[in-house]
Amino acid sequence: MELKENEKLDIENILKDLENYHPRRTGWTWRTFAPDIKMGPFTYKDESEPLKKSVALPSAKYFDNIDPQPLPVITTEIASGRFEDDIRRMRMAAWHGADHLMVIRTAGQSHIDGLLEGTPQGVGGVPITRKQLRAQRKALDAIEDEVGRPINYHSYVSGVAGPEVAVLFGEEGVNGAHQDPQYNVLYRNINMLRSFVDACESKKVMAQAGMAQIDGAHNANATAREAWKVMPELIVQHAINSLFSEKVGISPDHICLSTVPPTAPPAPCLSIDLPYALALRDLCGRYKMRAQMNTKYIEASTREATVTHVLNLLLSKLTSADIQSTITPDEGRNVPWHIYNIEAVDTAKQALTGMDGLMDLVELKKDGPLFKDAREIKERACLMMEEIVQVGGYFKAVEEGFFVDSGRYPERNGDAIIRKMDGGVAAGTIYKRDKDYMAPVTAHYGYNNTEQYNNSSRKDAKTQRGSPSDLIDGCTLEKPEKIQYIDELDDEDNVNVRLCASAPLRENLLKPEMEWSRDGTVLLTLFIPAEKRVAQAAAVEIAKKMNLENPVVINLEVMQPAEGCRVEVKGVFPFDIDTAQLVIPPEPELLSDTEIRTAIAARPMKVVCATVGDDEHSVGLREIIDIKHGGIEQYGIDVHYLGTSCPIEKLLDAAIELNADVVMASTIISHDDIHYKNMQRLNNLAIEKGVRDKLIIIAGGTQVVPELAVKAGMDAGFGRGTHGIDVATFLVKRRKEKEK
Ligand code: Z97
Repeated sequence: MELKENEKLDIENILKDLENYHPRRTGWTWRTFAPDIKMGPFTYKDESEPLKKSVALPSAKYFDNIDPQPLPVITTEIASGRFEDDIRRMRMAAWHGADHLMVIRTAGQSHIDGLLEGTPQGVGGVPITRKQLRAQRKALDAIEDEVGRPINYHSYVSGVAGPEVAVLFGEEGVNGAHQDPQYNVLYRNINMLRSFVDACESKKVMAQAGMAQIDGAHNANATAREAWKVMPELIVQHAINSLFSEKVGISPDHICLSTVPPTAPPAPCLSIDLPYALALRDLCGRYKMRAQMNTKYIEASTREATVTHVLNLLLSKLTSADIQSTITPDEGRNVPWHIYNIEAVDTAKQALTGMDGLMDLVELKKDGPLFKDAREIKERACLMMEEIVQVGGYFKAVEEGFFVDSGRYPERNGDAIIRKMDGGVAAGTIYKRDKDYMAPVTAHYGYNNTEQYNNSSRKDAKTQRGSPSDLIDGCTLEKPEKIQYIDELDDEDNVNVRLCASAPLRENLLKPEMEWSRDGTVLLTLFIPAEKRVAQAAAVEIAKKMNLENPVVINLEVMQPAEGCRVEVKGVFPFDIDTAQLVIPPEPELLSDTEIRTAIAARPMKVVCATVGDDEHSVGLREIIDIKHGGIEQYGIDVHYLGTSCPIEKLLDAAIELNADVVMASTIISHDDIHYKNMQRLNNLAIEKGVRDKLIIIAGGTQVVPELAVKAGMDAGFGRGTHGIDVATFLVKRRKEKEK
């Protein structure tokens, strides 16, 4: 399936023939380092190979639209609840530079003891099912071809069905997953023995599939009352899961610590977070770092969240994070919208690229608080680990309230999460394997009674053992055709029903969208000159009067308690826009700055200009000519400005005398059509004097309609919204035409 840049991704087409789709590759991929890569006028130190197709940062237009890609893998988390809409968001994110697409699971899937099938709608994420995974992985195959970079697809192997989910992920080409039994125990109250036994099996399968693993330590940071106090415990949690994973068989370069800067502004966050990050690097340095932004202290201001994110990114840069997460800056308002995923990816791309080469410029001070504080955190972490061993190990420590206590270890505040060894979901479900237990699968942890069948054809070089899966001619991880594909099970809650409902409308009738196809959601940004409560109520009323349905204030920031507030209101726009009825003016084809400069350098151009008649309004003309405001001077055009209220005769005589190429008349006053009358006179006089053919004569002003200016004899007219580049493009093109 090939995607075309100017065509929408066809979801119906992706869903076709899914029963026969199998992933074309498995395993995690890192970006390819491109040291000293030259892009446009710059050389970068720490970037990776660029994309084949992408959307560059807005200001890249001044630099031939280069789109440098930082070295860390960039994550975006997608959580709309409808997987089919998430697919389109994935494509947008990939075009902006995300190559780790994480689909959040619907609330509560951790507690489901088995796999789900079909494509029901989710809450706060999607139900992870085989069909959903297949459709998304299939779409990502096409998207990665389009952008020219492998994309890591990711979800969660936690919960009571962890091993089953791990196998499903292995079969369906998922490239990364969260797997941390501590998450089950602490946050989902799943029995601890079951969680650790299951984790062995899950990790083994993940290792076989080459998946990267992310742990769950960040949840302690998000849960503890004073997050920066749990730093020693965070290190302990990372250490437990990482070493455990390594012992089960995951290679260290696929073990990723989920690190979060523990605090955020207005705290002096760098001086707290940087020693922590250093301590973690030092103790767990052989693993990879997945840096996620602090969300514990996030509010609904996207501006504030973005600054938090950028400060976090500085930390990532200083400590060389391998994967950079970009939780959407709207986490605080719980609106999982397309634009915020993209915004966060761009924030990471921009900030990391802006900090390119930073470590060649600065050094972390060895003497001073940084290394001293880092050492103290490490000592506290080691002490905690020693105490865990002393009380009888991890399970005992959980029972005794060691974890997610908001005290700074060794202090304890008595608010830890406590679980019992015989408690929690699925307690009492661990059994010793029977002597004849036999599982004919490749990836399996622990005892497996397959010795008796050890005459297998595929012997492992090291162990001289055959693969148990030879007994059944390969398991599903090796023979995907053995996988049982189950399509929809629910007649009403499925993707076909959702797509059918919107199909006829999607063709020609447009609606704005934030989350789901045709959701109609819009966001209004208002400044309301009133105090908080009044502003809030007024904003809702304004939205209603604008015909928006269900208006809700999602963010309010006080500018000054009495003077007013910035208010953001979301609502639903209830109308359809018929695209067939739209009048779309042709797109002006502008030359690039470089093209204009080159043309003028090759052949200089002289412009004589003034505001004409009795017109004293010079501001518009100055905008067009002055270099300061992007006017035509910047391209090397030689501009002679004669001032305001210039008689037509004087303007033309000056043009003749200076041997100008262009006459430019500015005119704001439009009473009695005086602006068009002056244009007419300018044209007639130029004909009379025999110079009309030689000159390009143009006129502009806020009331000028381009077509009417041409009727009045001008080569072109320029109205409201004109910029220097519009005029310069026209002049260069017109001069070329005249030469023909
Ligand atoms: C992140 N922003 O990227 P369920 N396992 C672990 C987790 O941390 C999570 C789940 C499972 C976060 C992702 C929070 N983390 C969101 C270790 C969730 C989710 O919701 O229990 O079905 O699984 O790390």
